[in-house]
Amino acid sequence: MAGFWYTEKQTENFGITMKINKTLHTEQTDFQYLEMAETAEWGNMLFLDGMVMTSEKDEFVYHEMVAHVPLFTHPNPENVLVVGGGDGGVIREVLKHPSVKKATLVDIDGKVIEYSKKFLPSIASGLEDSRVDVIVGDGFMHIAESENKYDVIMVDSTEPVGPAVNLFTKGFYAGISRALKEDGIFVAQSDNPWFKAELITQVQKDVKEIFPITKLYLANIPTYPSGLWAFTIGSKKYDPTAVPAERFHDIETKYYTKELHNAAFVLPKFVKDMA
Ligand code: AG3
Repeated sequence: MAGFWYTEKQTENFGITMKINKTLHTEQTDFQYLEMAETAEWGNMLFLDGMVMTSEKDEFVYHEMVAHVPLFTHPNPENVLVVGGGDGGVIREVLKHPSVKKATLVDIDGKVIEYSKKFLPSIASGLEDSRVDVIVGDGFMHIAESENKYDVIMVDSTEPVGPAVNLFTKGFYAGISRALKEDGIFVAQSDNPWFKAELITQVQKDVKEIFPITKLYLANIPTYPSGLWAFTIGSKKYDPTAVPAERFHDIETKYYTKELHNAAFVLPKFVKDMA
């Protein structure tokens, strides 16, 4: 039979359904159930534990918004860490910043890296760059062992189930603060305000207790639950909502612009109430 419909159940009562042309790979890794599929609407897509992680067609929104918001907020980001993000999309965007001398990626699951290189080559392209150090390991431990080291840390995790539960704890944010330099900044994907209001509220509260500047911003990601995605920034010094105009420089993007950077922090009232 050619093609079938697949549903990610985003809540107990709601899901997103898409046509799969063909399954490219499935595997239970040491950490999660990995599926790679060719979809009819979104190009090749990566699923982990039945949840959409990224698609060739809309990945640019998430990856640009994770990378460029903190990188343009920091005046001179040189040493960058990505926790998770084994598909390489965030790294590809990080490398567009000429100030970046070194980017380290720590993903717990080497299989995500391997199969992203194979089936999502346009996303994984940056992983071979000479400025990039790819480590297959535990991001929580890597953070715990790093001190005063990074200018920017980006947490590109899965949802807070399975291997990523530790990455949504206050202890992790405290570790991030220690791993950052004295003017460092971090961003973490924070799920969606429609179905995960409590999570967003909790993360905001925890990060606020550790970072003097804590902000929430949004982007439109059609293949993720509710299509409205939230990101949390914790910053020691630089305010992402007050970036001097001259700090922005031209890079090639499809979603991010300097106007969008500022607009992303303007929140609908029900989301503002979570921050
Ligand atoms: N990481 C966050 C994806 C969360 C999507 N959740 C879901 N489908 N229920 C994406 C990794 C991209 N580099």
